[in-house]
Amino acid sequence: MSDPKSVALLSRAERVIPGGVNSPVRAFRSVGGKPVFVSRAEGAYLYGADGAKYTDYVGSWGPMILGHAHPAIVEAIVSAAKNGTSYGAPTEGEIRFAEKVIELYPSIEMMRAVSSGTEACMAAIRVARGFTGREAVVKFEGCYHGHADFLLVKAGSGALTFGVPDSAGVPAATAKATITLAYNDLGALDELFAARGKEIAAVIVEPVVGNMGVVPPKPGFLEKIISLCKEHGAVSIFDEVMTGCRVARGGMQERAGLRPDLTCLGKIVGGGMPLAAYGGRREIMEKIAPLGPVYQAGTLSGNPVAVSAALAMLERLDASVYAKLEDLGARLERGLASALEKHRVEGCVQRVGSMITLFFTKGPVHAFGDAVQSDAKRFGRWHGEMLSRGQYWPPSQYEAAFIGAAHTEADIDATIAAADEAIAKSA
Ligand code: KE4
Repeated sequence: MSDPKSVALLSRAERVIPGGVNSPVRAFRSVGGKPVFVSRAEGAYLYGADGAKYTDYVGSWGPMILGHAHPAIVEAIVSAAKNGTSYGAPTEGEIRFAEKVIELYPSIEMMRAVSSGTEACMAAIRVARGFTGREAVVKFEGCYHGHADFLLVKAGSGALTFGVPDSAGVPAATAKATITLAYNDLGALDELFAARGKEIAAVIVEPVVGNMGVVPPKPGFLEKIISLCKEHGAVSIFDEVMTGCRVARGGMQERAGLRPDLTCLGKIVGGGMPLAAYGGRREIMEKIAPLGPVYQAGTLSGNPVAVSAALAMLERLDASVYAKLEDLGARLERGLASALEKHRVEGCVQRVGSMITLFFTKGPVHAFGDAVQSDAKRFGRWHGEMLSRGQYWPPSQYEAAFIGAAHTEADIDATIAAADEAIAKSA
């Protein structure tokens, strides 16, 4: 239950902003609660409107891998802002940002900065369509790639043929060009490419899913996407907006030793500011205006203040950060799993590095069909019990929680103790 001040702020917000929030998941509706309005954040902690302290496992949905208000990042923002906040003209900082991204992601030979993950995914698909001259795009159920029309699509009746809108306002004609398959279904990929390989412009995938809860790829799944795309002249796109610099400095493609044709980045790569990017093979990226016929633009793309934050972030993501995140992640995973076992509650914990989900279903969760077996109402009660114990967990069963380098073992142990009580109380 959130505090009285937040409740009052919510009713004021609801008069002027849809649902009182600027992004739906923040409204806490899928956990049946009311959101905490945050007044400030520092390190691993958020502070509510009433001053209450929470250990934060949302981390702004991923970006805060070094913790909130990191002094070096704040300093980079302040000093950059003193030189002006936006020029709409090229800067040396944008070159340094691009060079750094290319250093971390060998599959990226050329990249373009944009302002959100949605823009990165939208543009990557547009350039894949422009490069191949084809229209059909393949995505996977339970994966989220931002809110571009052609990505808010679910499998139609003829799953291997046409998609249908997954949101009001998306034209049926737009949805038809998107094919949605089940995640980790290697057979369905083979079948689709055998039937329609020459029509497919791109396959876009979360290389570790965060948007149905954490779901890792099965062995061979990512490799199959890349090889089928190569065989049929389609473009493989890793949407690493969440996994990029999260599961490794070079994202899931570093962990898996893979090279997709295009990569979308956001969240951490932008230092927690409105900065994202897409990039990949030079011959594809040279199709982008002003070089080529694929148009993409943005007033604040490569913004100098955001770029300064990003560079301050990226230069601090060294091996010791990922070693610490792996240790804390494993500790939390063990603690949550043993709490489920102790209370004999049907659930499973799935984790890759420092992104983790506690599912209230037996599991394992390999695809959306498994994820939706979860007891989301139980998760909602558990979430409320956690919140009342000062634990700020993502307000949806179908999201990833994030650990940052500012979390301590003591934070993790307190979270485990709270989770244990919350499991018992949420029966
Ligand atoms: P943005 O447009 O929200 O910056 O990025 C879209 C996006 C693209 N790809 C992946 C894999 C993503 O996870 C996201 C955005 N993630 C959600 C959380 N699941 C952002 C939180 C929100 O929508 O408020």
